[in-house]
Amino acid sequence: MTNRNTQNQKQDGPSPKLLHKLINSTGVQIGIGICAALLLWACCRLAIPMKNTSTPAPSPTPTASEQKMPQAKITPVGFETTKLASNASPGNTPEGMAWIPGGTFSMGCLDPRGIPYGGDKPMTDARPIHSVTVGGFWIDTTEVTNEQFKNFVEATEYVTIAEIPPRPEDFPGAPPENLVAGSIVFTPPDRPVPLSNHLQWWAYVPGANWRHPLGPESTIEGKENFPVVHVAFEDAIAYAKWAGKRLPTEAEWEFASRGGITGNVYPWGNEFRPNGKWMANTWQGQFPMQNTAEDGFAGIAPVRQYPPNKYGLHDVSGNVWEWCADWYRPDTYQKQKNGESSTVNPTGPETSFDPQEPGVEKRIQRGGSFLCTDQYCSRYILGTRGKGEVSSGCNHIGFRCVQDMQ
Ligand SMILES: [Ca+2]
Ligand SMILES: [Ca+2]
Repeated sequence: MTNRNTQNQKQDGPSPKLLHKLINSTGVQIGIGICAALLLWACCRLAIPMKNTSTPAPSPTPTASEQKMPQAKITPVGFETTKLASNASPGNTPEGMAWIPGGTFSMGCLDPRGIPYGGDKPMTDARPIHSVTVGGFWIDTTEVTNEQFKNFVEATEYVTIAEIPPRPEDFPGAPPENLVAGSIVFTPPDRPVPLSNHLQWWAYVPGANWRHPLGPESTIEGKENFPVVHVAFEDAIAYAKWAGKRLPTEAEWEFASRGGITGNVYPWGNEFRPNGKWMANTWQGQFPMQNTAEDGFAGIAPVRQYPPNKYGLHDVSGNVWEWCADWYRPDTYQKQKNGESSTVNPTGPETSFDPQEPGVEKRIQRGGSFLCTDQYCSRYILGTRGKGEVSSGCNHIGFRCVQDMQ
């Protein structure tokens, strides 16, 4: 039976620290406790609580400040020209997927500090930039949607981690009233707060799950084409297996997100807003209290609301984070650069380690979310890396799948 600690038991690791902090705290409805483990979510993986809107993205009218803003002149130092493999699409494209030919590319990102919308984080775990080769594969052109996930659940009667009450034996000392099924939801304060304390904008909400993204009173009715959220890593794995697919490796995800182009900052180029146009669902306004939704969406956007990359992939930057198959370590790239681990179809390290939260098992997440902003986390930038505790979902974490050529 699936339970909150299944994945950890398989890995013989500790219980998830985040859930312990949340559930062992008094008053699970408030953001207390969420945070220490939110470091896991390094920056942007904050959830999305705001009202989802189907309002289309506004027309691109640059403001005076936008027009005056100097655009980044990016020199992709350290990036070698991407060499695409010659294997053409094998045909019979699976519905909703795109063929990625594979090839050899430079993986990682430059220090984004100092470029417009680059934020203040050095992103050291995404360096050194190094050469990696991946084979061809199919990849979903969008994040997995509520409709797709619903089809999976109806076919299999699968129950997600967030729908299962935490077991007392897994959370010793927790007040019984706190052992209720739920998930983590972004809950913005009504005033400016220091960005050093995540506790102020996260909450463990009983009854929050993929069917009720913001809590029991919320619904996905009418949001069939929104990305599914509140999926833990093993939930995503279960869906992928049912669909005859798998999660992408981190290298595959980055290769696909770059669209065959060398060293760009964003999937669409090197300007965050070319001609003033919003190209991804991120955060505008003062984080976390004010979301002005200038890009058209205060919360999650339906898939395909922004232009795709060169491979036809939507929302590889922003909207919701996307699980990848690899364990997270900050030294993965250095080991690959040193020749200590493979750079041909790499599958990541054998174990997880995050110095910010030793002992917490984390997998890679990519692309940032609608909560990303250069005030806090700019992981909408290509090549940046995220990470998440494996049994924790959130209302800004989803996934997309890949499929191998038969
Ligand atoms: Ca937005
Ligand atoms: Ca995304």
